[in-house]
Amino acid sequence: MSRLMESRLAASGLDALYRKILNGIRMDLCDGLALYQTRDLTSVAFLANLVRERLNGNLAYFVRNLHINYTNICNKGCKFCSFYAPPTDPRGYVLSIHDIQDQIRKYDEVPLREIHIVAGINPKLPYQYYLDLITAVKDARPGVQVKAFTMIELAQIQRVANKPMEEVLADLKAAGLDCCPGGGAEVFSDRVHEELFRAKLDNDEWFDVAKAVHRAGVRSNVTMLYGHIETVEEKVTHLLHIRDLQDETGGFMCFVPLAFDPTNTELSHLPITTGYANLREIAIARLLLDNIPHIKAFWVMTTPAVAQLALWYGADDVDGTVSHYEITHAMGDNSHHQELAHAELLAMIHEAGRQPVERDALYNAITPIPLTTSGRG
Ligand code: V47
Repeated sequence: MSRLMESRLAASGLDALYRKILNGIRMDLCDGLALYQTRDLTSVAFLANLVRERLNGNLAYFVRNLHINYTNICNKGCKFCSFYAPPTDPRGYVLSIHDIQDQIRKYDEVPLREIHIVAGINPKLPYQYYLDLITAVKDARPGVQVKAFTMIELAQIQRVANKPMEEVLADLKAAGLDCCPGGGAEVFSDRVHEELFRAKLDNDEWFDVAKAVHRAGVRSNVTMLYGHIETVEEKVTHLLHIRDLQDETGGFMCFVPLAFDPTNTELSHLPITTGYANLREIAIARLLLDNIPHIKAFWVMTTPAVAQLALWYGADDVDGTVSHYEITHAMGDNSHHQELAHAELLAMIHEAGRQPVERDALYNAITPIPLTTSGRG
């Protein structure tokens, strides 16, 4: 390390963290707070990039994917959500199995690897709907991987199935479920839960479902929704909870920080997150989550420009070509057509000096990984 960088780290109070990284010592709560306290994001990024390159070398993963939101009807009333319609709202919809297959067939020309399926908690949907949904996706696109159902949805599916979670997961796997997305984690804080999403699973229940999923051999992602009412302490605690759970189960593939978009929500008075804040979340997550293989920059919420920079701030995964996204419209697009062409995504990664690797939902590389650039993770 150059003298200049050394004195810069010392000036920002992060030199002890640098030594921890070199010696493979874990960061703790105080380290997490120190990372949030400094304004010197370049030093935080320098540390995060060391860990990123140690785990994933120069690689930047991406996936060709499609999002399907099978219903917007939801009885949870989360204050941060602009997507849901309460059960009696005329804006509510449920996609039929045929609608879903039609949606997939529109992308017949695209070599999709992953179909990401999430939705509201619609109390009217029967158990069979969820099984038919997965079967229908696999029929419409054989070979595609299905990443479906957050821990919140799985709890609802179990409720309507009225049988143990283990059996539900076995049924979903038999129907073709490959892995689960990370949504619905929000912030693991009783205060934030009470304030913003009190009707949803509480934190311990979320952990129980995630453990059951991982025990069933189904891997998942995990998220953190930031940029609303959460405190720095709550964010560090959230990340450390995830790290503990990963020590126990090893089932998380990827962490996805989600930038809160206040548009059309009950929190619309809050500002949107800045580029600085978005890059900082990526970098701090990379440093605290030493046992999670991948950190994702989700460009739909941060813009492609910030996602590209994130490849030097700890992220090794850019999600994705993302055909059709409805949960937020942070980029101001009301057409629901939020999509990056494969060529644009590749150009973005190349320009940043990273090596693009197309992956499937389970992080298997589709394109061969050049030996010189592969990481250890
Ligand atoms: O669960 C809801 C969040 C999630 C807003 O696992 C909002 O690979 C910002 O989880 N502003 C859905 N966020 C998205 C999600 C996701 C996205 C991309 C990849 C993966 C993955 C997962 O979005 C919800 C909720 O946490 N959300 N409202 C909002 N206004």
